[in-house]
Amino acid sequence: MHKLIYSVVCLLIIAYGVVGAVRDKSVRVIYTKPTDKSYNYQALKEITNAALHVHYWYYEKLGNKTFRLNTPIVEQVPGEQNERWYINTSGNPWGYIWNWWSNTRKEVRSKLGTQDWDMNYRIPIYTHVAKPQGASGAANYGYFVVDDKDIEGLLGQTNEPVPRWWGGFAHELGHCFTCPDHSVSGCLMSAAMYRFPNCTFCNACKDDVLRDSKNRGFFTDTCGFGEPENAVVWIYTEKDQKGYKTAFVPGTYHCLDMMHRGLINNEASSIKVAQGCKVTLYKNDSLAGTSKSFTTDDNDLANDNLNNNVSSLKIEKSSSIAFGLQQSIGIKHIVTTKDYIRILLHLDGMRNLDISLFSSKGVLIKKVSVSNTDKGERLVRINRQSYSPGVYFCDIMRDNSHLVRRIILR
Ligand SMILES: [Ca+2]
Ligand SMILES: [Ca+2]
Ligand SMILES: [Ca+2]
Ligand SMILES: [Zn+2]
Ligand SMILES: [Zn+2]
Repeated sequence: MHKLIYSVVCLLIIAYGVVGAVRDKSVRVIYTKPTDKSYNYQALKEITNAALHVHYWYYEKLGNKTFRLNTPIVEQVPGEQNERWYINTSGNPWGYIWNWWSNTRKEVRSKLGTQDWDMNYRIPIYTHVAKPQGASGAANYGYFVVDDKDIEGLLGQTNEPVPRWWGGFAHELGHCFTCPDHSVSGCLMSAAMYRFPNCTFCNACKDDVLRDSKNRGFFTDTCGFGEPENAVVWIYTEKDQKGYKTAFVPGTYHCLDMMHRGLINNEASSIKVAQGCKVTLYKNDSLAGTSKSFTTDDNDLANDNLNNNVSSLKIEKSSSIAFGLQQSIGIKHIVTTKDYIRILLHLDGMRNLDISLFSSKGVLIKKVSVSNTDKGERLVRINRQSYSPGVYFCDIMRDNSHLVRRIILR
């Protein structure tokens, strides 16, 4: 029995390992801790979110090129020693206050099997150590290590605004991409990092990042984590379907899942929804808090109390095709008169549709194409003069989805 459980656990770990395959030429964000400290799920989320903010900021500042992240974005690599060990064990050229930095980096390096200035990875490390007075977060050899203070910053537990700590990530990562500290006004590698995201890369730094031979092959990604073939919902970081777009397939997305698709927490501002689908957006993680369901596009989430606040979502695809069509078209009524069949439709304005009239024996007797990109009501009139009284079927088709209504001509 024990053996069986053991092998099941192994299989799960292997499966997870495959899902979380690490990509070459990527930034591997590591979250670690001494044995006498605990991981904090909220911190894991905030480090993930910081990585996404920095990912997007680099994309904007480097002219639509950025570094590559992995799934999961943050790897949890627990340490083997207690906090005192990291702080007290000597063996670095810079002295006591840097023990925690050096020991944490060396342990992560050995656990990942990476090198100094690794050809394939740049490695930001967040650790739950309280560093000694006089030390700061620092970067060297293509690694940076920051401590509890930065984690508290990301959690909003310091007096400084949270984006300042995203700036810390971006700045230290700049060192990992060979940029030195300097005091060019407004540059990320100066004190302007504290104003993040309102700072930039000066030309010299941009040049370092994009042209230093150590960084070759690292800046090939565009933002966004690809578009799955069966995507049905697209979320945009700005209103009117502008900004950074993230594609989603049906499913439930807690905050981390949402970020692993590439959407920054609390940034959604507008959405696009495929017909027949329903997306429910939630203000909090785990499908909690204020929520609203959408079956059609929404250009501005501000009037839904969700702008820059979406933290989880659920996407459902209707199993019945007709249901989907009814959701997005809606037949208000069909009236037959002496001269006309009048069909009043309520359209969502997304696509064209065809209306076919069939006899009770299934013979097509009339087809009308409706092209209307406007939302709202649309009256379609079919001249019926030549059709004999009896039962007919009116088939409204859009994208291979059908909505059929039985009508009687008298
Ligand atoms: Ca936004
Ligand atoms: Ca709205
Ligand atoms: Ca939120
Ligand atoms: Zn620096
Ligand atoms: Zn600079």
